[in-house]
Amino acid sequence: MSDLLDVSSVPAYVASVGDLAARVGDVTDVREVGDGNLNLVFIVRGSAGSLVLKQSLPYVRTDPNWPMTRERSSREAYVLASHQALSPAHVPSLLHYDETQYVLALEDLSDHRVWRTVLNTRGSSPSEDDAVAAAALGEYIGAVGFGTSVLGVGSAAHKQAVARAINPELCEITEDLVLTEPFVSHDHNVVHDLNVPDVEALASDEDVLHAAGLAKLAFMTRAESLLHGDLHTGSVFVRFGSAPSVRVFDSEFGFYGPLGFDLGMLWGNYVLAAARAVAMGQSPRAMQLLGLGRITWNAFEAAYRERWGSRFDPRVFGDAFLSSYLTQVWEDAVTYAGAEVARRVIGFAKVADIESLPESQRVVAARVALRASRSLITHTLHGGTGPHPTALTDIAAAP
Ligand code: SR1
Ligand code: MG
Repeated sequence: MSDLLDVSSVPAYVASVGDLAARVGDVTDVREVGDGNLNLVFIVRGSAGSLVLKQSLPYVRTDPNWPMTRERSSREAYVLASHQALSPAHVPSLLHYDETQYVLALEDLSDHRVWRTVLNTRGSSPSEDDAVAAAALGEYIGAVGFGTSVLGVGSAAHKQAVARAINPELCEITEDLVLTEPFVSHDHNVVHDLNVPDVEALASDEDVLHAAGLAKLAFMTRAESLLHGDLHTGSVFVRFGSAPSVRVFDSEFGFYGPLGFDLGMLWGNYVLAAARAVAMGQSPRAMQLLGLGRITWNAFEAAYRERWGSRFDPRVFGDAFLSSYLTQVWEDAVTYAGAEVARRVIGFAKVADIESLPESQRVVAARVALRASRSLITHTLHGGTGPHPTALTDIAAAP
């Protein structure tokens, strides 16, 4: 018998878990709201309160022929708990984890909205709210990036944590979908006919494949910090106004990897949002979106430096090391940003930033994004001197 939840079985499930039953009371409303590639997500409301249940399916939701380990739920629970200990304001609370049915019970953030949706439905004017979100995300990456690193916890604890957090199946998805398929011929790759030359320009650039190979090896081997692993703007809830709140969710791709990866994913999604704005003729908005990269970086660097005084083994890890390391994180992030842009335009998991545009604008946005992608991916390989569109200068320039 399937243990998969549906709206009719959720009330009995909640009633069967003491902590959850007390939090919700009598269940009055259940909605399935999952719209991602992988999981079932229910918002459960009741007489005493509400919560979210997230259950992994044994396959990819958007492609049921693609089997997927359900152990991703326990990995998400682990990452969430680790990140909550280090940056509690920036993640949802984990209320309960059921390892037998692969169900996470999470704080209900229905008063928040997905940041990607907010970005895509703003008007043409730049908004200060987005700067608030970009800074909060930098703080989060800095806090968990330092706090889970060998510099934050010491050698033995770091090794144990790396072993505890391995996530091979989901890492392989990223290795394939983000760091391989966009640059080679693959069935997952689908673009508009008018964008075929743009894809060919990317794929035929030998430096792109060279840089992607280096970035992929780093992703596969460099266990620096416990990453979120899929930190795009669709993994961020925002609430603006008098009580602003920015929460990162969906950490099932989490693992120990290069710290620049999470920054790069985010930067890549700023570039995608900017490409949309360019295609819509909103240049000032595009410039502001690209400027979010610097805001995230500055907040990240401040959070990282704030914790630097408590680092493990300052005999060797001195200030010169810190400066070199941050430069490496920046360079990694630039390359990963480029890969994220490419895969979101070309590959299996596309984004609304591009896909929801009318056809003629979609072609322009994809072209702008792919040119930016090529520039970003090869930037470090070119010694930081490679050509790039002016609007990307700040992201591509060293800190
Ligand atoms: C098969 S999973 C495809 C994508 O969805 C997730 O959100 C990740 O971004 C992954 O690459
Ligand atoms: Mg996700």
